[in-house]
Amino acid sequence: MSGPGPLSRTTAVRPMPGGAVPAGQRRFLIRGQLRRPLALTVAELRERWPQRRAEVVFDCATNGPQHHTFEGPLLREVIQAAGPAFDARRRKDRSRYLLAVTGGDGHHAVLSWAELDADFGDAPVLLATAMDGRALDEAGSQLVVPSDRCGARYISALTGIWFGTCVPPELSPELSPADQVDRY
Ligand SMILES: Nc1nc2c(c(=O)[nH]1)N[C@H]1C(S)=C(S)[C@@H](COP(=O)(O)O)O[C@H]1N2
Ligand SMILES: [Mo]
Repeated sequence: MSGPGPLSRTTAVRPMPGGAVPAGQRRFLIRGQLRRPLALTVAELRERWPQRRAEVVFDCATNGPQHHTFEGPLLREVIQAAGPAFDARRRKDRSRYLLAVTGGDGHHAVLSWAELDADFGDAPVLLATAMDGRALDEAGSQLVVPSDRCGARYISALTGIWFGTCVPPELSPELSPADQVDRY
């Protein structure tokens, strides 16, 4: 491949002495089947999209119920800005897409686009820029899934979101169903 890739359009990151990027300037990537992949700081999430607020309670299997107030843009508006590869006029096409969301410690979980899409689940999932009144510029953005009863998808210190389809492998017409249950 020649020429600059889509991510090179974003502002250059100023390196710290020693090479580390200051926490507030760290970018997380929104990549995959998108026409305009994004590399965003928390400050850009705050400046480029309208901020919503969500007061949530979620249950943690180890720590019990957690109460938090989050602010940030709707995840679906950020993904829409990145130019999803689907045909926006066709609900069946939109319903095939997934988002795999990853945190700095490697914790990751999937959402379906249909959970977020106003014609399907219409869930007001946020990419938080603040938690309990404190800016998340240094800690990193956090996924907020108000419709979840459990906290596992409230992924913190986000490093990336992959967006795309995942097509199940074709079954082979020559084999019986019993012979292909293990195929993946
Ligand atoms: N990056 C990352 N985010 C994470 C987790 C994790 O292990 N790594 N655990 C999740 C789980 S299981 C819960 S219950 C909540 C905990 O939120 P709290 O820190 O407010 O209690 O964070 C979620 N987000
Ligand atoms: Mo948890």
